[in-house]
Amino acid sequence: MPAVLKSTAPFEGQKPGTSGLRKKTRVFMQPGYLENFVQSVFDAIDGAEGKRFVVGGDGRYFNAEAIQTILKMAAANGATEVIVGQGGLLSTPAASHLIRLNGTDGGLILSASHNPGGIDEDFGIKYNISNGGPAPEGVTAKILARTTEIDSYKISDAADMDLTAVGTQVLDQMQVVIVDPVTDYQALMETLFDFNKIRALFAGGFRMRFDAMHAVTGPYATAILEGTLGAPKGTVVNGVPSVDFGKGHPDPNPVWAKTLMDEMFGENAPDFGAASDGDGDRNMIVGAGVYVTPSDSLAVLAANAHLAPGYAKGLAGVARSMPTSAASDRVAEKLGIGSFETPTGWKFFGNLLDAGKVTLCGEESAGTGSDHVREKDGLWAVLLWLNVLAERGLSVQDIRTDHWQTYGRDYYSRHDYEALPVDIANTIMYDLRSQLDTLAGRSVGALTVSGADEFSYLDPVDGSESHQQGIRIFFEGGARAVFRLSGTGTEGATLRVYLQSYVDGSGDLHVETQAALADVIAAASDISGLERTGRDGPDVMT
Ligand code: G16
Repeated sequence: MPAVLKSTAPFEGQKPGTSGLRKKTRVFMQPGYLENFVQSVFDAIDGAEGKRFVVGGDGRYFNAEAIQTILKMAAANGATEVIVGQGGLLSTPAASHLIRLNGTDGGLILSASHNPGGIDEDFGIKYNISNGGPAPEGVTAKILARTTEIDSYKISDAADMDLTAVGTQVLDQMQVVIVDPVTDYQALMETLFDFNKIRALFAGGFRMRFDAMHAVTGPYATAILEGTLGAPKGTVVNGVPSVDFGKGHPDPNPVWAKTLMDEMFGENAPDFGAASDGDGDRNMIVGAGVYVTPSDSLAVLAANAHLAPGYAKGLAGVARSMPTSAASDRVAEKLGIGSFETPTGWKFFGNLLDAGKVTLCGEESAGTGSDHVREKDGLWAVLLWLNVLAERGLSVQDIRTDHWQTYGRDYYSRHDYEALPVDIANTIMYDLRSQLDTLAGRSVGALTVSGADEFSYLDPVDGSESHQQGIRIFFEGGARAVFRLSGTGTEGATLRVYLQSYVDGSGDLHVETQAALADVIAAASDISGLERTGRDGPDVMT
């Protein structure tokens, strides 16, 4: 079939955010919209001619159609091979692994991550580079520039492909290799974790609930936890991916994974609970009666990772995003390894991982991962927790308490003000920015500001700089408030306020989180004038 050149209009510079381009599904369904972005990606990487890619998505509404379009465009742009998940499904970490395993030039992943799916919900696409990680800012800037000037795209007029069976097919001159989404990912997990030990844990009556939230990790979790590790049937719930995630919000936090939380805090709770998001890169960890914050989870995993075979040699270093709590820094200090503070966005970990400076990374937004792929990895975090639980023979609660007694506790919460009018959110940030030099020494309620700045990052590997990555206000005694606008929302602006305070191991470790943070919450609200949101309080607290 001949490739055809279709004319198009520039699409107004749709800036890829922290994790690719996310918009309402109907926006993506407009004629030429997805095509413009995909052609801009190919153009930004000096063409697709002779290249190989991985393509897959989280199965949300429009996933199947988008994959057909991408395959036809890859063929028309001269790609030689595309590896695609059977049925169009690939979790983000599994796609990252396939890129690395097969040495492809990159990959296109279709997902709006933890955002809801459906014709009236969200869709997204991101480009990952040959190391398997999200495109760094240099590449996304080129994509953005191209979107503003693009005037045509190439697409084959071949028929749609049938992606239901594993095997190799041909689209024009291009090979389309359809792979089982789980097989290679599971093989990687088996090299990292002691599956026999975890199998023995389940055989001994250990009970777990994994909520796949009707999203892409269902098949992965079912195959690995129930199929291979012997967890009883029913351990995985909501395990069949659906185009609208069962009309849910596939974001693994106490608000959106409430059913799991209720079970874990109810009578006869299982020993361990976990959930993952739309595309399988985020995770939530819960024990019977305990919720482990993502910041604490990263710190606990850093302190215990050596118990899993894949990390037995110890860690090179640990990285966290700036708004993540300092809990993992304390572990790194004790272990005598490097610790790094990066801007929000997994792409900032890529260089550190590639350079061998860090082994584990994590973010407060429920992302944890390691150098095994170049994305955060929800199921990986769950398996590492299982390996640690199997080795230590303690409950989640006991492991967390022991951790706090050793390192102290970083009380932590994030308050989100969602879908704000953009001008109000921008004004709040602008006003904060203009006060930065005058805040030090100011008393706000019970606290005194010790300093304030706007976070900038100098990448220690390639020297690139990133500015305006969040406003930080530090208080005497170690508390901190951070303000940042989300890069992943699709409606209005979302203001995130990250709140943190610290007590050492001999302090009061078991205060209710919001109560422990009351002074810093009040100070943050006062300094930023949060009443201008017009809300009584945050829409979501994690
Ligand atoms: C994406 C990035 C994460 C980042 C998050 C921030 O997550 O991959 O590294 O922490 O965005 O989101 P926001 O800008 O809304 O705070 P995901 O899971 O949505 O791909």
